[in-house]
Amino acid sequence: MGLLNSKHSRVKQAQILMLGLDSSGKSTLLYKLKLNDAVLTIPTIGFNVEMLETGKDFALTVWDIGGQQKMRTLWRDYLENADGLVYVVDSTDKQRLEESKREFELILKNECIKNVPVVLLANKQDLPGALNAEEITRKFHVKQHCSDRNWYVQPCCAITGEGLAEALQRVAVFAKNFRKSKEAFTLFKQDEKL
Ligand SMILES: Nc1nc2c(ncn2[C@@H]2O[C@H](COP(=O)(O)OP(=O)(O)OP(=O)(O)O)[C@@H](O)[C@H]2O)c(=O)[nH]1
Ligand SMILES: [Mg+2]
Repeated sequence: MGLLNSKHSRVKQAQILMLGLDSSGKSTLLYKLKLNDAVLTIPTIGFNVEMLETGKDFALTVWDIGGQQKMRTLWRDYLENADGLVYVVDSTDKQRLEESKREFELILKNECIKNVPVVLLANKQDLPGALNAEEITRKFHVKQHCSDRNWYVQPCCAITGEGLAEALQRVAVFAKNFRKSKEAFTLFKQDEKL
């Protein structure tokens, strides 16, 4: 137990918030990453949280928050201290694309998440008619909305796992850099006070 604690105390952790409409595939992809298995999910009431190791000294604590309409008012309660935002889109759900985009824009406007890097996942690429990453980038106006931060749009499939490892690595690099700049800013502010 002592050994386990000392190992984990060396591991730096970043807090990652995963949002997106209900049924976009958040929980499926969280457990695919954690267990490397396609699990049968039920709609999330509240949240799931899992720690994913992305290197020998770095781990992501991923918060998967339920996306049903009644849950979305709670999203803002989780924004503070986020080192990265993963926003999941069902690339086949054209009827709710506008709704998903509106929620995305609303979150990005929140001061708590200013400059926090974003990885947008264009999920369900295995299904016919799925919009590709370029189409999602354009429809969500990602370039305009994320001009103040690092961002990336990754096509993926939470069932097969395609694209997930790339997405996880991207999130880890972004989150590491974000934490470094946050730490540097804190030191700078402390220096200013001296
Ligand atoms: N074909 C396909 N189905 C997927 C994919 N990802 C998720 N699904 C299915 O989509 C449904 C919803 O997935 P969930 O992971 O529960 O969605 P969620 O975003 O967690 O939903 P909430 O918890 O309600 O916010 C399930 O039936 C999944 O099997 C994918 O990449 N391809
Ligand atoms: Mg869920």
